[in-house]
Amino acid sequence: SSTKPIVISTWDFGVAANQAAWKILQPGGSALDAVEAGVQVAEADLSNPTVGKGGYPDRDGHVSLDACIMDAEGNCGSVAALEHIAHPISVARKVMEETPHVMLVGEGALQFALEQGFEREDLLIESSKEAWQEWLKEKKYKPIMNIENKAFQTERLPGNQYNHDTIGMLALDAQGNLSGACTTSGMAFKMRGRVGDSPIIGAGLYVDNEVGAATSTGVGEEVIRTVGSFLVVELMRQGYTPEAACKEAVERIVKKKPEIAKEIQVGFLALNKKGEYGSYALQAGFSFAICHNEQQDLIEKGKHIF
Ligand code: SD4
Repeated sequence: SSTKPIVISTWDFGVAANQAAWKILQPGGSALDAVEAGVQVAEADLSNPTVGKGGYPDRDGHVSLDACIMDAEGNCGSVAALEHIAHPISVARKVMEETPHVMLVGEGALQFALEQGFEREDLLIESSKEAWQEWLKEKKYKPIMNIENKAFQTERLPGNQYNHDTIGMLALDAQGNLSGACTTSGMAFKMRGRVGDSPIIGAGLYVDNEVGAATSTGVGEEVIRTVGSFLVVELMRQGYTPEAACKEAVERIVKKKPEIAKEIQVGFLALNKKGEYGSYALQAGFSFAICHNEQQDLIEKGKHIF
């Protein structure tokens, strides 16, 4: 399909997020405003333990958030290991617009957010605290990959709460400009200070207004190793369709780490300048949501390798 405006985002929970983005895109608003407003919906959803407030904490009990945003001019902003702020995507946008930098982390990111007027909040909600305490009983200081496996196994069951993680959103507005946003609480019960792919420009998100945009979800370590989203965009530049580019990027992960690739989930989502989109994942269970003039609440299952 070739259309604009259009917005796409990772997982089923992308439907609600897309609708918020659509309210901006449909009357002619910018892709940048649309992706920020869109992913804020997932950040605010307390029933979702993988993004924003309500996200699962790290293994020491701190909710630590990663997010980035990128616009059509190649401007970008990012925060990593940010605590106590419910909308990291909006802090990332402030980093982009109000500082000469791209990325702020930890304490410094929090200090900047507070200076910008963001409210300091406790992000650890009761249900996530309980899940963490449950995890502490057995899993304390086991390798992180085990956690991901458990999440992935459960992810295969329909309707399960694990059937989503990061939200990555890509939009093409009526003016033909692309933007993207990506936000997550990261791997559940991660090591304190662990940063995934989601706030890393080129890994969790990349936008090139000449070509297209890409974002990723799943185990960030493998996406960082392959600079996944940048790779997808560069492949589209070479003429790959969005789906073929995403497929090549997941195959790169398989080639580099065949044993790990069988055990984990990574999914890529891409949108090109024409409004064509596609995805590919390592495993079954990945889905993405699409919203354009013809339909506002479409969901597609991602094709997969294993
Ligand atoms: C990350 N891609 O931090 C994100 C989301 C995730 O397991 O939790 N993956 O790696």
